[in-house]
Amino acid sequence: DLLLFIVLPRVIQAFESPWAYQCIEDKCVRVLKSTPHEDFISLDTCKLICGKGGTLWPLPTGPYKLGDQVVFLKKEKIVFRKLASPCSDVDMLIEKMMTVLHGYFEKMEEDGLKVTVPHGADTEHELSLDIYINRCEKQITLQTNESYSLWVNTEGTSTVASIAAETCFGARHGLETLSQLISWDYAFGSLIMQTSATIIDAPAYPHRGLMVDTARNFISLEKLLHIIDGLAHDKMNTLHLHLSDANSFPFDSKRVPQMAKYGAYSPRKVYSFEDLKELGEYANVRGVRIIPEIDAPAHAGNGWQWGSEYGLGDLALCVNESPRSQGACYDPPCGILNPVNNYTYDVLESIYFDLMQALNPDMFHMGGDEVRFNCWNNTNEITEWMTLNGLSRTEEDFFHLWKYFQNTSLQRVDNVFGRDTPVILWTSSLTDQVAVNGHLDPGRYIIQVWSGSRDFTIPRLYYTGYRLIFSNVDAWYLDCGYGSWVGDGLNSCAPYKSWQVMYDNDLDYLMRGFGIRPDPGKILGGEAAMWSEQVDDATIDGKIWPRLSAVAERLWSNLPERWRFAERRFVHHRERMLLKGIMGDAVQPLWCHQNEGFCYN
Ligand code: CP6
Repeated sequence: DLLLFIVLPRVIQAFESPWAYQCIEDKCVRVLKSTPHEDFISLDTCKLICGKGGTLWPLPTGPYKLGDQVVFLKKEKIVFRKLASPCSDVDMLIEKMMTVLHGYFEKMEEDGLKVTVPHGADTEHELSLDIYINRCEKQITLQTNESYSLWVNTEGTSTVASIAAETCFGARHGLETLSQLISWDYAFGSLIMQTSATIIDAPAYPHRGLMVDTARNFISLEKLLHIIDGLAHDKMNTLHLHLSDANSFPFDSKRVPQMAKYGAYSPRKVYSFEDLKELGEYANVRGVRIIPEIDAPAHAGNGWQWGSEYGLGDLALCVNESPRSQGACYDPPCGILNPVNNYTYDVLESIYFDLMQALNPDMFHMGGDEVRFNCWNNTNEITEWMTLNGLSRTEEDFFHLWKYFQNTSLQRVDNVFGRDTPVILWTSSLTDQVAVNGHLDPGRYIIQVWSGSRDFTIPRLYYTGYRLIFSNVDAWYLDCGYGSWVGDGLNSCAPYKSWQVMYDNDLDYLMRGFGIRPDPGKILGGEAAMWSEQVDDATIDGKIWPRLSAVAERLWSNLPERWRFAERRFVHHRERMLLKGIMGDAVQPLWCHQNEGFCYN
């Protein structure tokens, strides 16, 4: 009976491979072991030591130097020495990261032992790690200093790694880098590690993120937590949640429970206050901040239908109206907030309040995209209000109404987040026309550019003084490529944007196309955008990765080189991400990986 409970590990007897590798001109070249030659190494060893930057991703921006040797390591022989940190909260962040590292080593070992017979490395090295952090900073913000330095040095059978950083968030980037100097060698059945390294590193841009739309299709809390793991491995620091849209309102606000009750897809497809709190804390200890967006006044509808029932009048208009017949919106379902009903702003403020308490974000996203005026124009309540306030119904008057909405809701943001909290808006006809005419404070607003990279609103916004975040549709939209979901091509930004296109979206180069040498303080960075019309939990990982990693290196390293320079490291990194549990799409046949000189251009 007892036998039933014993699960035998399935060890696959590996065949002895006739192939070995040599590092020739920075490439790992496959050769037959029987070739008369001496410096054969294994593929995994080769990856770590051969070629510029080894397998580091993103590449460091400061001076760096990697050794050309590896040693065998046993995970039991890794000592994380207690750090001298200025505040105890920080310990948790570092400890979390160390647990993650250990989990990664265990996973490699488990995976590796299944397919190899360990040759039994004769010398096992000891790795000890010291971390120095200069000052205590508890929450990551746009201002956080994320720089770090990493030294690895080996003497005899002992390797010492030291990480020095200004903040704990920089130190955790250093730990991510350290994890990239350790790998599993399948030929030897052992962990291997670089014997020496000197790395000085800091990000090129302070805002490096991913936007996830949680309203077209619901993305579960578990999936969002997992996405944060991936962001942290890529040294990305921002998860922008497009929390609501006309389709659904998944945030179960404490103060306004009607929103999710009327607007969630189901009682289970919601984020509770506690869920968001958990998400924010999980993200922060991984160096990721969360920026919530409540899109308004357009892209709002479902969830807002309860106003009349509660004696507050209409909060949103034209909900579920046909977009085709009325031209009231860009995609179904329709819906736009009622800007002349004061209760609309009260409800918004209550939602803001819950978000502030759950996430305490250092910025807030007010949406502002894709407003059409037909719905307002066709609603008596609106047109009567306009007449009363001396507005006729010209396009300019509707812009005036929109501006009124924007300024009134901004006051509610001020009440909740404070006047010093920057707010973000998507590029739109408002930011193009009204904002550049000086009606929206350039000191306060950050504009998230989703326009194409040649769109002339970009230089206009820049010269007006707005700070910019780039999510240009022709490079950093992850959703494009399945064709339009509405059937008329309107919502399609096909073709699919390859990792190469994403990688080559160099923001300096883009600005220079407009004759601008950008002031670094004005270009904050960028976000890849994962609109969820055509993804949900089932397939979102492969849509995000590995292409997000390409964006990550663009934003962290911002190398003058183009994708060909990065390709070799990119495929290594994607494989490493698999071992860390991040399931990105394959980018090329494994043959290429084993024959570096032949596929990498
Ligand atoms: N939803 C919202 C969307 C898009 C935007 N805002 C979008 C527009 C065009 C393409 C893809 C996505 N689905 N709220 C634009 C910022 Cl091609």
